[in-house]
Amino acid sequence: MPPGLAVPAALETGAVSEPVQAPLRKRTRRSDRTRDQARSLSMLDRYVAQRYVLWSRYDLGIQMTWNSFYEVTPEPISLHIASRFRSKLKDSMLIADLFAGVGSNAIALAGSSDDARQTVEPYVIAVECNASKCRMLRHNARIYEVSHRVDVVIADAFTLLPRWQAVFDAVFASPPWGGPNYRRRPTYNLDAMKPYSASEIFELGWHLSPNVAVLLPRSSDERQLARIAEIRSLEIEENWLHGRLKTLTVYSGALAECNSESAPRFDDKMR
Ligand code: MGP
Repeated sequence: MPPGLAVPAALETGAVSEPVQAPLRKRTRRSDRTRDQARSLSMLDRYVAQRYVLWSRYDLGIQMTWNSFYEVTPEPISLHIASRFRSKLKDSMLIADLFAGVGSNAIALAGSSDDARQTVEPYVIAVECNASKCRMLRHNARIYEVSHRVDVVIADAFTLLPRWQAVFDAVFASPPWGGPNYRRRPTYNLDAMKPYSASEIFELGWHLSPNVAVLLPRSSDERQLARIAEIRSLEIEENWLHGRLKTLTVYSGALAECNSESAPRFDDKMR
């Protein structure tokens, strides 16, 4: 554990691990508790060790909640997604980030391009229901010098945005997947994702713009994605980092390569 990082209360109580349902109501033995704590700590160590992959400017004072360590999109992936947005949205770039967290994606999306031919500046409405994360997002956006292109709104996107029909040029969502426990099952059930399922997120996204991208677990159930692709075609992109598959980004509308003439559609590939 690096100096200055205390063990969060949630990990001390084992709240991050899945609740164990013992058949008989046995008292938890001390050794079980210690094992749980050790497991939680090694999980936290793993995420903390990746801090410079999450933020190249981490040492300039990036602020995160403990949950953010596993929710934040690693910077190379968020920059890659942002460059896809820039290359596909040429005329206007008003973007909604539905679950903005401490800002990894909103900040990348608000970044300007190195390409001098790109004249349109992006503007991001970053929606986040946790007030502390909103404060941290504003702070982190200042560190990346994009705060003039990010508006942070404290709200649940599903309460705030339904009345804003077709307002945005594109929508991005990196929703909660239920914490690191998503790794325990070989296939991730997108219909059971809480508080909002993948279908609900695409539905809200498409209400706001045809151009939607959603960051999902690498183990997402492809049959469930194929069902969503029956409504509008999707491209599923694997995001690899240092030789490991980290996440999937699912694009629709103008953001998807499959909507160009030559590329195969996702529903074609599934047959
Ligand atoms: P991971 O698979 O939990 O960890 O998260 P790790 O150590 O990168 O996996 P390993 O097998 O390579 O060792 C991988 C990435 O998924 C994280 O960096 C986040 O970008 C993303 N991620 C993980 N979780 C639990 C969430 C989540 O709940 N919501 C969102 N939006 N992203 C998540």
